Amino acid sequence: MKRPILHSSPRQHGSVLIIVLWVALGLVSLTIYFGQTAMMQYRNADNRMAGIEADQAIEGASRYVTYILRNYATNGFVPNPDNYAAEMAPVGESDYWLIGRDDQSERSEYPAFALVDESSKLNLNTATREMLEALPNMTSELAAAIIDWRDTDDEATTDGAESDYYMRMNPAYLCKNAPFETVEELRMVRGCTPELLFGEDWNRNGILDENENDGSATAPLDNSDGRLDPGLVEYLTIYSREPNTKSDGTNRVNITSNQRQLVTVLTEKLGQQRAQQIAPAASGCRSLLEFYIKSKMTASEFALVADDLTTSSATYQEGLVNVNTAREEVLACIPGIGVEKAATLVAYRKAHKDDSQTLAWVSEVLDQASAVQAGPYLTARSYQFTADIVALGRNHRGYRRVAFVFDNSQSEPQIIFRRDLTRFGWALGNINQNSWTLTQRSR
Ligand SMILES: [Ca+2]
Ligand SMILES: [Ca+2]
Ligand SMILES: [Ca+2]
Ligand SMILES: [Ca+2]
Repeated sequence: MKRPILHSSPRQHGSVLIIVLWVALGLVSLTIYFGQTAMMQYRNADNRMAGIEADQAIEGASRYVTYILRNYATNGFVPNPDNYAAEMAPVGESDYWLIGRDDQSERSEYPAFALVDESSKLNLNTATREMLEALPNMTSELAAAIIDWRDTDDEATTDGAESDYYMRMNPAYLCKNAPFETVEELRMVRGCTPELLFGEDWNRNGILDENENDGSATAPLDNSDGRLDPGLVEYLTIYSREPNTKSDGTNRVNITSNQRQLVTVLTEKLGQQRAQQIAPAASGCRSLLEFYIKSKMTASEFALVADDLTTSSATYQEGLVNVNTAREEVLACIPGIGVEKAATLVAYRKAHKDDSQTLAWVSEVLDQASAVQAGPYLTARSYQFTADIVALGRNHRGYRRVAFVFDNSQSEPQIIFRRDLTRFGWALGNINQNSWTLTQRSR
């Protein structure tokens, strides 16, 4: 083999050098290209892995929620988020958060972290037209159309809409004439726009994200007033229902129809003398709150007997609102309460966090007539909870979000609804993922 000509003319020397440079450059480009492809494949695999981890963290978190409900939410008790892991809780290399709600509607950096009590909302299937009309942004026409959508007949109420309206739509459909199965089903109802339903909270995390406060610059269209104007979904549920039995599963005593058994219960719990004084007030009461007020028993006496008594013969009481967890806008819809007293109730509740075992405290705030009027719509117990779970896999990648609705009214907590919300995008607020990790981890 001939040796390469290294000592020929300077011109030849130059061309060889250029060729060598080109070859070297080509090799470098190839190396970079393959390197990048390999890195991208690696990153993709890593992201996929992070996503799978996040999926598994969500399943793990949902089992943890079952555990919380089974152990800490017995007899309609609403678990305190301080007593369970709701915020950046680790599952292997992943973390999960439970996106909750709190009373503050002002802008905050990140959401509240807690389970969401479905009894804190107004029940779309039981609320009267007047109650629905009291919701923010609700119109009288939409409230009427909601009543027509769920009632079994095909006769439109005043300003309402039945099949003859929906059959003129393109595509045409029939009025449902049956209860709502999801709150989102409202989109089928005449006059309910996505704006009304979801408001400014485009990612449904209960806080004002940047794009939700920049007017028309990015979707959604918002009024950029620095406050979150939520949609109807914030205030409505279809899940709230309460078993009308004692915590041990046995029947309660109906105080309106069974005076003798009432006296027995009162005697057992409060003694014969008090039983004789208290029992007569039961006749004609439409709620336990009314009985509490009219009998003039003490709050601690009421706490002893409330679980044993009822004013209804139904197996389940549908759509009661938990006065200890409901937001102001929801309480404002309850007959006897209204906007002003709702604000007073919420302020009182915040200042007296410990008296919430029964709803006796409501009579401290409302005048007697208002409390009696509100009584049939209120409860201090909750049995259905949404766990809105966000998870991130390794290195805080692989964002996933799934909402589960749990029903705790049977002997075991059950998942009755599940929905993937990942497509709504980042729900953990406005802060950088890495600084989040540092600040939260160091707490
Ligand atoms: Ca109807
Ligand atoms: Ca938001
Ligand atoms: Ca916007
Ligand atoms: Ca706003």
